[in-house]
Amino acid sequence: MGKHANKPRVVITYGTFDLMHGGHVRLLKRAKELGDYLIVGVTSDNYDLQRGKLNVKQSLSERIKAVEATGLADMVIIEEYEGQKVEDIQRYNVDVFAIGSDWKGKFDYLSEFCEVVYLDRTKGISSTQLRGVVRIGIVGSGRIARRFVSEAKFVSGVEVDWVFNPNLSSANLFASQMELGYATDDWSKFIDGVDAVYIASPHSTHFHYARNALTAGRHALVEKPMALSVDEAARLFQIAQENGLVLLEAIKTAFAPAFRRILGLAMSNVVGKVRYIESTFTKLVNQGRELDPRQAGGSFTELGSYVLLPFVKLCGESDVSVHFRSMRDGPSGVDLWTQALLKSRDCWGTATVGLGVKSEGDLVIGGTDGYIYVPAPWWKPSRFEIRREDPARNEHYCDVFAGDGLRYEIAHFTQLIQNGHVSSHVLSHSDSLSIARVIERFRSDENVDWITQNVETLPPR
Ligand code: C2G
Repeated sequence: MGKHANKPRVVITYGTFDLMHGGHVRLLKRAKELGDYLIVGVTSDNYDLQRGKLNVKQSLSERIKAVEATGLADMVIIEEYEGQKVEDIQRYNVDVFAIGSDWKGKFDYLSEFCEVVYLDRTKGISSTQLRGVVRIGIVGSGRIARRFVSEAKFVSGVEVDWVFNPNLSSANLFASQMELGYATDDWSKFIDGVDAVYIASPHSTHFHYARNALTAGRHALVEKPMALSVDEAARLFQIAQENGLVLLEAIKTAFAPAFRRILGLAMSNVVGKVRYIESTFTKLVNQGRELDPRQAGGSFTELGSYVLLPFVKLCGESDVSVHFRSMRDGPSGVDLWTQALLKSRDCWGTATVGLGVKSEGDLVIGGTDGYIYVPAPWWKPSRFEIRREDPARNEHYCDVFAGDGLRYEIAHFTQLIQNGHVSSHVLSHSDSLSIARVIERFRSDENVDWITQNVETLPPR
């Protein structure tokens, strides 16, 4: 017999355990079954802030009480900083580290100190077990939908368990890879299982799915562009308003902490009166949906929502007048580069996008007493500067932008639902309508100067 034969087998697990539900309880139960003594680390508010976990509703003491109330924990500790797990495991002589499979691979480094077990996350938790939690179902199963699932785990109070795709095999593959409980091509089953939808289908289908979701009484977070015309966008907002539902366009930058700070500073006249805004976003793409005219491809429908955002937020109080310069691909006709010249009552702007032409992706907000400079990629903002005539008066700012940044829009959307607010000042109905208006003008070929070029003649990337 080894000298540790009588030592109890110690298991440790960690989590926020906010709004404790069946998934958490099942995790704790199975963790406990892996040994004789279970230690549960509950994250402190500060640590959650640091690791980018958003929207935690309960206080640390409420969350600890909820863990204790399960009767499964032999000891509760507080997790306060990155790197603490390694110390805890050694300090408490831990044999097994257990965590949900949504973290698969992330904690393999702990196997140097103890056994690491990933327990299947619980799928299909019933709504009665999810008090206060918003169940968001995903429409579409492409790249952005994947990122949504990974980012949603950093937002407390959200469960993502359903995916809808008219192509059932795509939905099934997505659900198994992303560990969702349900994949379906049956719209009414899908709607029955969720409180809200995230629409990440091809651009030209956004309106159709958003209308169907809202009509069925579900809140909707819709990928940009929410609609391809103002009329469509206005109709969606009307249905949302009539039914008391949240309808939000998923322009991730709008919800990023640094961007909100930048707007707040600009509106507080830190650079004087804003008179000129210049924003650029280019992303070189060789093939695919973005370049397909039948899927509303092209650089302005793909990226225009981002570059229009700063102007619309800061200068869009009156109707924005607009002129475009654009370069199109000969064979397909999609725009490879477009610049919108924007004008409001007292402000000029340029909003430039490219899928076939690369340029510096920064943002300049020019005012009568200096400018705000946000370096590339400004649409994922964290560091920025206020620059003045006298460089001694320049100021540097830094804010968080965690992960892919989708968590900020997911958290905002969830909070609106949880707080019973229908519209948002962060991205208002009229902001989205202004953006839709400019995109519609471009698509209708109104005020566009064209240069035509063949995409094949572009150098290989
Ligand atoms: N969990 C689960 N099934 C669900 C939801 C959650 O099995 N449907 C698991 C998670 O995988 C995790 C635990 O419950 O193991 C706690 O989840 P959270 O409170 O969301 O905490 P989390 O952010 O996963 O914290 O240091 C903190 C840890 O790294 C994880």
